Amino acid sequence: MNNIDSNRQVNPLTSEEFTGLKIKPPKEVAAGAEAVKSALHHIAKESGIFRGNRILLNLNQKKGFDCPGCAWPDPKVRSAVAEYCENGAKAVAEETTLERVDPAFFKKYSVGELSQKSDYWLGKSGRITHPMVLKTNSQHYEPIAWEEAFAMIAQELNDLSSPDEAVFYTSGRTSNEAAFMYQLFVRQFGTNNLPDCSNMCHESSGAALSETLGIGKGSVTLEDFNHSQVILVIGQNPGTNHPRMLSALQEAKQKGAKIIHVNPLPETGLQAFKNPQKISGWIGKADALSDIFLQVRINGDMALLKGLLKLMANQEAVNKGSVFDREFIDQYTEGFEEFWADIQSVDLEQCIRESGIDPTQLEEAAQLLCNNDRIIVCWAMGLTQHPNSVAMIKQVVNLLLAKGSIGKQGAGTCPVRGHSNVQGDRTMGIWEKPPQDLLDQLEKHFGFKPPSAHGYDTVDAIKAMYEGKGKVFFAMGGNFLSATPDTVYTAQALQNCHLTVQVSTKLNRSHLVTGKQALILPCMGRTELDVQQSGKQFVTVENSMGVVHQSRGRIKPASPHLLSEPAIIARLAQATFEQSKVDWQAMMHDYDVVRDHIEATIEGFEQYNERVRQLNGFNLPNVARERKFIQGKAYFTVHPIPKNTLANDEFIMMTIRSHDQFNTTIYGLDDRYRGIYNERRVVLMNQEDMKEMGLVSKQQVNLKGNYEGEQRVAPAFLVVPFDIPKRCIATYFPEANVLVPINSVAKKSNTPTSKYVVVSIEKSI
Ligand SMILES: Nc1nc2c(c(=O)[nH]1)N[C@H]1C(S)=C(S)[C@@H](COP(=O)(O)OP(=O)(O)OC[C@H]3O[C@@H](n4cnc5c(=O)[nH]c(N)nc54)[C@H](O)[C@@H]3O)O[C@H]1N2
Ligand SMILES: Nc1nc2c(c(=O)[nH]1)N[C@H]1C(S)=C(S)[C@@H](COP(=O)(O)OP(=O)(O)OC[C@H]3O[C@@H](n4cnc5c(=O)[nH]c(N)nc54)[C@H](O)[C@@H]3O)O[C@H]1N2
Ligand code: SF4
Ligand SMILES: [Mo]
Repeated sequence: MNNIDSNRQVNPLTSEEFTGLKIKPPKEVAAGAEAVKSALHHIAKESGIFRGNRILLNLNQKKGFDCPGCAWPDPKVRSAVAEYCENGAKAVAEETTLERVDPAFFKKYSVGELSQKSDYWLGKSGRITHPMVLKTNSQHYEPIAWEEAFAMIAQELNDLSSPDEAVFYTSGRTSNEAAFMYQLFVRQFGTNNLPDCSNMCHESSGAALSETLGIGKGSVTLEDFNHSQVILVIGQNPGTNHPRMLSALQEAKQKGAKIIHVNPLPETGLQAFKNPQKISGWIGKADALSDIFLQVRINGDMALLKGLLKLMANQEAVNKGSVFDREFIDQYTEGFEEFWADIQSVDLEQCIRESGIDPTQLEEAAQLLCNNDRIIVCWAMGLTQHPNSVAMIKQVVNLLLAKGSIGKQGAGTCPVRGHSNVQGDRTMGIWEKPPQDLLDQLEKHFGFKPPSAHGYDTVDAIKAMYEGKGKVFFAMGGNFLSATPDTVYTAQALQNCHLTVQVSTKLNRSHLVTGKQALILPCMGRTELDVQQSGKQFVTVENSMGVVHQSRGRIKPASPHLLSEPAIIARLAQATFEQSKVDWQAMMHDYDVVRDHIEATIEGFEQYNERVRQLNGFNLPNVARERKFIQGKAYFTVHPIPKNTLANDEFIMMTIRSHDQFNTTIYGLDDRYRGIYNERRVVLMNQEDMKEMGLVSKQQVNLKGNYEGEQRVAPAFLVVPFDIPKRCIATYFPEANVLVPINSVAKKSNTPTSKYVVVSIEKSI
């Protein structure tokens, strides 16, 4: 089964060499002048001072390009000079770097040599300039003409015994236009094997929300923050990952909202904030953001939420309707009785024990929730990447339903999305489980029958390739090898393929750990001017709150040999299909044509071309926001508190992001807010745990996984004493992905449990 090219000797893991750890006290305040300094440093270093600053002037402006960073929405009123954050600037710097990875670079380094470098080094080497091929048994990539590359992929695809032997991955930076064309190509080819980064990200939110509220997206708008009374931020680190959310929280607070922060770590951004876009943020005092910080144990959220609900239900029982919104519950929901009975049976002592929360703090938070009914709950990966994530998010929905906090101004669900267009990609049909509606519309409009059998998601795709059932792997962006769990297993899966293809901007480890043959197809990024036969093009994206708007690249592409993502898909389709009912050429020449097809096949895009040309774009319909629940009802559900029992030497590990990375792209080696500098191979530990184990600060340890008797080891991590609950530890993603077992997934969403990995720690020297 394994046809690995044994002589390539590639290393699937990033370098284990230490880079020089320095530890300082964590920062007490996020952003402020220091964030501006850091942003300017990155842009000047990568993109040149003047060029870089000119580029930044277009970032998130109404006629500029959408930030390639996260999916946090833009406000309606934009700052004329700086409508972005430190990490947006870093993302732009990364894309607009002046460094280049050209054919001479690949001639100099074999893939084996490159794979010995760190992820940081690989990313910093620059933008890829030419399509490149790695031939069977070859050690070096070499240039290939675009036509030849497309012919090679087409041949491999057409030689498969079934279209289901091909896997088509998407990362969430892909525009609506490219995503729509991509899923159309894949379905015309005959499969629904469309795994995407969402499977590792907010899939649990999608599953929980669609089963309870009838829509897999959040219900709030940015405006709702200004009308909210209580905002819960659970399992999210916005100071690093959605920095402009801090401005929204600050404004909400100024208008009277209270903020409850639930996290195993006292994340700096949620403690205090200085808005760098305001003068007061440079010279004034910092605004404290959280009113209550609940330092929950990893995966203690179910116990915490049930404890809160129990305390609320106790008051409700004394005076019916004083805490819960009975009118809303009667009119719009089902399942309240079972929910009520379940909450009655909650053992408060157990909740306190399992969550690790102090009873007075629990009371205080419960009181806020009792007294207010305009409640927003925001969450991200701290809730979605656990074995019981779907249940956990449904419990969040229970809280909001009980309070009538859905479909009301200042209230609702706010799953904060990661990649800038991950939500749009799903709306466009990047989904291994396509809804029948979409398939019917595609059939009606394009005149071919799309496959209806569900395809592979990310985890199933890895297993299929490992078992030899997936033979061609095609990635529209991303870094599949390093982003997915169980790196050594996934490496084997990719190496089992006949052909792996990466459409990319920058070099990463997925270009080095490949199938027998591999292709790199270099594409333009968000910031770049895209000119096709009909003239200058723009693309569209959907942010975390369902607003669809334009993004217009402005700068000269990094190389004249780059193609846009839509052009790559159209030309691949032309090479693959001898005859096609779909006019691929017309879409490539003019993206308005793509948008017309989207309008014809996907709900909510009426007059797409016209409406998206309005300055602020438009909102997609949202049944939860409008209280137009499917069959008129939203659903309460019942969920147990998980049993998180650990053996004497075991810890629960969460794998998180540092302040200097965007997923697998490493911007730098610091995690400024947490006070960790110049090192990524660190493990954050409670000081009492360290003492019990006889460990000291900066001691070198190995981390060992023992999932269902399978051994996994991540060697060489340095201990950092940190304010984290006992028996909980944190490491960075992707260094620790090797420990995330392929079979450890969330029930229903099949999301790898990247925040819940049971490991033991052993001294290595
Ligand atoms: N600069 C930057 N921005 C990014 C990204 C990036 O890498 N860099 N990535 C983008 C993407 S794709 C995504 S999905 C988002 C991710 O955004 P986040 O979800 O904020 O990212 P993580 O670092 O994974 O952090 C998860 C947070 O959850 C907490 N947590 C972990 N386990 C638990 C738990 O059991 N309970 C609770 N309550 N909290 C827990 C962690 O301490 C941490 O604060 O950010 C997006 N934006
Ligand atoms: N252990 C652990 N694992 C995780 C997570 C975690 O918290 N812990 N988080 C998960 C999450 S939330 C996510 S979303 C995934 C992320 O998984 P991915 O989306 O697969 O990974 P990224 O690191 O975002 O991808 C970066 C690469 O995208 C390419 N790229 C950048 N811009 C463009 C572009 O405009 N077009 C194209 N075609 N390519 C581009 C570059 O080559 C770059 O190297 O990782 C998941 N993995
Ligand atoms: S908050 Fe997100 S989208 Fe906004 S500028 Fe920062 S990284 Fe970009
Ligand atoms: Mo994500």
